[in-house]
Amino acid sequence: MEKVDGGHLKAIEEKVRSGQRLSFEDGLALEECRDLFFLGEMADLVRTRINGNFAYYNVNTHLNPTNVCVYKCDFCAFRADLDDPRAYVMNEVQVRQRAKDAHEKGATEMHIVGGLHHKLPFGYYTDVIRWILAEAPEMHIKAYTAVEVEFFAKIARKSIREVIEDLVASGLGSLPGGGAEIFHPEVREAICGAKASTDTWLEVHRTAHQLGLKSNCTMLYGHIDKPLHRIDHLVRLRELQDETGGFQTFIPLAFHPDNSRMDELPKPSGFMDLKTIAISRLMLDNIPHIKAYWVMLGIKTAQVALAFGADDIDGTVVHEKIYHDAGAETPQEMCVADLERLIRETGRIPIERDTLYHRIERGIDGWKQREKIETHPVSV
Ligand code: V47
Repeated sequence: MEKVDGGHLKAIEEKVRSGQRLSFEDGLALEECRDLFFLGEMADLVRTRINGNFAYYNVNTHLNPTNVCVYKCDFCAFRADLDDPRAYVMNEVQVRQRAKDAHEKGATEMHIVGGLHHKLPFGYYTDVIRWILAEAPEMHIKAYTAVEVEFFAKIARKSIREVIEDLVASGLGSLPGGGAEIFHPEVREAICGAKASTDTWLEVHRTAHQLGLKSNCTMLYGHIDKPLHRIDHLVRLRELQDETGGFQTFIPLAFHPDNSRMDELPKPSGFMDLKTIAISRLMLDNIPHIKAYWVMLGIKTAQVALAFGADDIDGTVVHEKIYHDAGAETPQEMCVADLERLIRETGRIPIERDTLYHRIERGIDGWKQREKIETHPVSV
């Protein structure tokens, strides 16, 4: 049964239709609303205003250079201790081979994220970028979460700014959105209290934006988080975006419990997945793109999410480990034809993009970067 005050939802609808910003309380009312069609209709309106009828994907590959990690986040099934038989560190030959394979498959982006290995120097992480670019000079390197950047600053005894500058000098193109989890201290302290704080996560992205980099942002939902925590998270991201304008895409990450220390929890439901996508689109009026990450959502839900506020479905994603270690049942890879078919079926126009949302055009002689794709975020 509907718990939320119908008058409040009517007022929210008017705000959405006239392009006004939703408040924290509006966000909580949306969380209480069980009318998925209402949420979807509102989110679709905003999505169409910002992104027209386009839906984006890219040709990308993942690289997780090591799974050895000093932190023990409760939700993580990927990490390993140094003496764990599963522990690994990729060497130069392996990284170069991955870059070569990715290049041959036409990838425009390599997404790098890994464990925080206390025995490796900062130079290893910058070398990983250099090895890839030596094999595939045109590859966009979207690498290292804010949590990793803070860790590098500690081990290299440098400031966050200096670390980002060193990464850029090695060829870094942008930052991925991982490590944000849930900013609210009630949840953050419970599930990943040891790692980079909320303020540090935001500071790393603020610094990256000040240095001219674009970045993404995420929220890990569907575990012990409550509506208040999720809306708080979205509002904090919106505030930083007001300040810097550096976020391109928000990715709600559906929690996968298998093999983690929270494996007693159920997976988020399809209802919650679509609702979270829709509310994210409605609250984050200043972030151009909302990604339905098919690896986590499952292909079917990701496709439906394109009608609930999402305008991006991520990419071909080869070699993903973090969610597959946590029980994701999605395939390791999707081909461009399937991504395009899924998008077309929803009535949207598929556009291949690069990491920074330039249109990509493919010909017999490879790919070319075209114009930057225009978006129209709501002005406030
Ligand atoms: O920060 C870890 C999440 C994130 C689990 O920027 C888990 O385009 C669910 O941020 N169940 C890293 N989630 C990956 C990430 C990402 C993914 C796709 C695209 C982009 C982008 C960024 O993965 C971590 C954490 O929040 N994660 N374990 C799990 N068991």
